[in-house]
Amino acid sequence: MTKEQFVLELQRIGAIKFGSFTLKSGLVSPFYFDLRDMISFPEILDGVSNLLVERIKDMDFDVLTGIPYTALPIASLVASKLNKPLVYMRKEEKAYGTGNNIIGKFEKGAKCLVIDDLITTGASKIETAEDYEKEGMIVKDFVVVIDRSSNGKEDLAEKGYELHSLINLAEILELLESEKLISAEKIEEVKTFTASIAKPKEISKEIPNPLTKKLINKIREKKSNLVLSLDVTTQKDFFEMLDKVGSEIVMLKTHADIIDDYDEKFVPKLQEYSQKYDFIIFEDRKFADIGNTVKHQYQNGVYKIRDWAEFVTVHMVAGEGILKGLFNGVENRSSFVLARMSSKGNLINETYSRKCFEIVRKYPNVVSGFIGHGKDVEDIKRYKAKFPAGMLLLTPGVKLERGSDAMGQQYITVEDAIQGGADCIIVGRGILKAEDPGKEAKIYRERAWREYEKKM
Ligand code: 5BU
Repeated sequence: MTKEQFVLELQRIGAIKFGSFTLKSGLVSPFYFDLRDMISFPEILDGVSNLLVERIKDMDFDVLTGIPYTALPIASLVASKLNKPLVYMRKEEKAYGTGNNIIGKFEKGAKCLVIDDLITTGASKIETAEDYEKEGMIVKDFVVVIDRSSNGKEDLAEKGYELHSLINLAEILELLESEKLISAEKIEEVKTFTASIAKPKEISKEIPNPLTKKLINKIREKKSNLVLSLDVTTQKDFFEMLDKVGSEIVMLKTHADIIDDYDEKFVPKLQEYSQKYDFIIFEDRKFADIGNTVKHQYQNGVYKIRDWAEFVTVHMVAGEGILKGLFNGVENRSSFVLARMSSKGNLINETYSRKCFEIVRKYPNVVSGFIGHGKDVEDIKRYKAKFPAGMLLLTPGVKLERGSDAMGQQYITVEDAIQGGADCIIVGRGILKAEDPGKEAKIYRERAWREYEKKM
């Protein structure tokens, strides 16, 4: 069965209807697709499953699913023809989140391809993907029989998912018109309706956080996406290194608590260097306690970090109280949230990352973005696609070559990071241990900037 024959069959069995239909949203649509009855027509079901097999046979996935009810029988036929395992999610119990929401066997981390009959807006697909991700699967691709949406593909792409469709509304209209099965007026009516429900494109993603703007501006002025992680343990080494690399970096990342001879002279000198070489100061303190404790850790104690670091890092494990505690009454300071880490076997999973994004949406004034890593360019892209608008990505675990260290640090390349969407790369030993750190920092800066410029 060809695509065209399939559409005509749908029309014959009444699965494509024109008239006046009130949708769930309350909108009145001049057309309606209902593929539920297709299961009672074996030749149509077989035909559409063959078309789907052709569409997806070369895609990369481990298991297949169909969204109940309509797409499930279709997906099972396709799975059987492709000799791929099928799973599906219970429709009824998923709200309780008690685990075991998936029927069928799969390995954690399995790539799951999702089949559905229709796409109207991207919203329910995104929810479905997130439900599967909660269960430990990776969702990248959706395949639908009919794309009747106005912006479905774009909506999914924004979240890092790809939509594939067998056929779209425009093709159906064209075919029905050529077969004289629909009037020109009706076509106009359908087109006017779909245009009217199309979401206006977001014109600009306004960045409300002044420190985010400052960092972006400095990246552009200095043509540098390089953040140096200056992990040395004496002030002498610290400032000697800064003299070698200061002019190459946009931001300096410190761990003040690893400096053996830290004293009251350290901060004024650091500030002097930050003026001299024009970089931002970022203390990688990784706050993780309850709000009241982190408030003191930030403002008091030996380091008084609030006084000198414009950015800090924050774990969200204690919940949003941490952001309330840290930034209560504090101005002109911002943070990066650890919604993923670079170390092997870290305990962060997709659900945790997503929860971080949800919280951060409420605090755009004190969060500038996320730390993040990934196994390859695509993986990082998918991570970044889920960020709330205006958030930056800083990627540690970067060297000129891929690799790892003896304590679980994993390295991707400069190009992997920036192509994946990193706004800055965080580099420590790749530069610190080089024979000529100044020269090495220049190489990192240039390689990162070259990729970044391509994206601009
Ligand atoms: P390296 O020498 O380039 O491996 O140093 C990386 C730095 O980034 C080091 O200071 C870490 O504490 C920091 N880091 C990281 O490596 N991975 C993470 O996920 C986070 C921070 Br968050």
